[in-house]
Amino acid sequence: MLNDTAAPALGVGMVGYAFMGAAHSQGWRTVGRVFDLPLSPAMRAVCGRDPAAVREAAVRLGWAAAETDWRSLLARDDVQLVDICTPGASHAEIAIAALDAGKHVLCEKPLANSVAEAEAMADAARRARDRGQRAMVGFNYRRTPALALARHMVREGRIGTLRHVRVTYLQDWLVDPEFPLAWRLQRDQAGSGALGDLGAHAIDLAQHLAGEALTGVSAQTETFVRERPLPGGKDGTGGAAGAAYGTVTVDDAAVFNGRLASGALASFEVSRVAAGRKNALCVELNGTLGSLSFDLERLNELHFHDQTQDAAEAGFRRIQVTEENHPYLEAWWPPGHGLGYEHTFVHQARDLLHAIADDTDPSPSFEDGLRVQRVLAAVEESAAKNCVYTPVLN
Ligand code: SOE
Repeated sequence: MLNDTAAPALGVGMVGYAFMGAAHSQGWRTVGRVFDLPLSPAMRAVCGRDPAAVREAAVRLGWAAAETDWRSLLARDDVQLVDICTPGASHAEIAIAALDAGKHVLCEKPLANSVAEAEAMADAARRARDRGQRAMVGFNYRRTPALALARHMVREGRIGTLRHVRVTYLQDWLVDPEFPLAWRLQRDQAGSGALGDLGAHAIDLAQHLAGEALTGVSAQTETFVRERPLPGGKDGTGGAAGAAYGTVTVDDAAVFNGRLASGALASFEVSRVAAGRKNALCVELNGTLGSLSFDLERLNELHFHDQTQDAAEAGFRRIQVTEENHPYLEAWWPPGHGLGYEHTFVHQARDLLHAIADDTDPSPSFEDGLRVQRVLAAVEESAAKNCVYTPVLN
């Protein structure tokens, strides 16, 4: 029901309001105005520790109220869904408390900072499911229409038996050695570096698109800049570089290979020091009948090579993923009028609302988040042993 007063309301409360909070807010603000929904999200309150900053964020991002303690947010009767956009260190505590308080939960990726935390979260989600609550992890790139189409084509058998999955995810915001020691560079806050931040997306996409799990990995990681200025900015992401330096406790980059359950080979490279690469997520799948290739910097396109065609005419062709029968696009613009990064968060909100209304498990579930966490742990273990093949413990 496009008129958002027609569908029953579902109160949403969000914890955290930095980059991911702003992206999720955009999703909640927009979803009911674009998609026909069974539930209408009502943006009840946003929560953060700094009273003035959280009040400003509430106004700017469209939340009706501001809270300064996440426990007060959980205690609100008008909040039925808690959206967690904080650093990984607080995911487990907030998510488990929210599920125990009877709320549905959306939690940003990576699900947690350790396998033990992710297991506890998946357990809490399992218990809550029996009470009709839903828990989803925010691997938003699954909701890029071209990648949703790629998954559909893999499932339809269009590339045959999978032989390779190749994912690279490269950024360059840490090339500058004077970039401050923000929370994303601190193990106790973020769990790991480029690995958890970008590798989590890469692993989730590989497993999601292939439809199967990684069984083991061989990995190397590196921290190229080991000391950085302590942050000056309030949110720890910037501000004037201070005189004092601190130790970087996470990786800048990771490279790893793995094997999927079917025997297909997977390779990954993730970095936050790849000069010139801003948010370059590339995925390629090669099968016995063809290949699919995607580049987030051209996110309205999917390239498909059909190996069954006459070799004289075969080759990668560009599918412009803007037709109304492409995933999610029935609700957007006429063909050729493409979407962007923020739309993935609108689609994420849409799919979670449908899962709640239909009483089905959302995808990706906390179980999926746990599966990714186990691969992250295996990567770190393998890297610590200088690339020794390490099974993913499932
Ligand atoms: C930062 O590197 C970051 O914001 C990630 O945390 C997001 O998940 C990714 O979508 C963009 O880059």
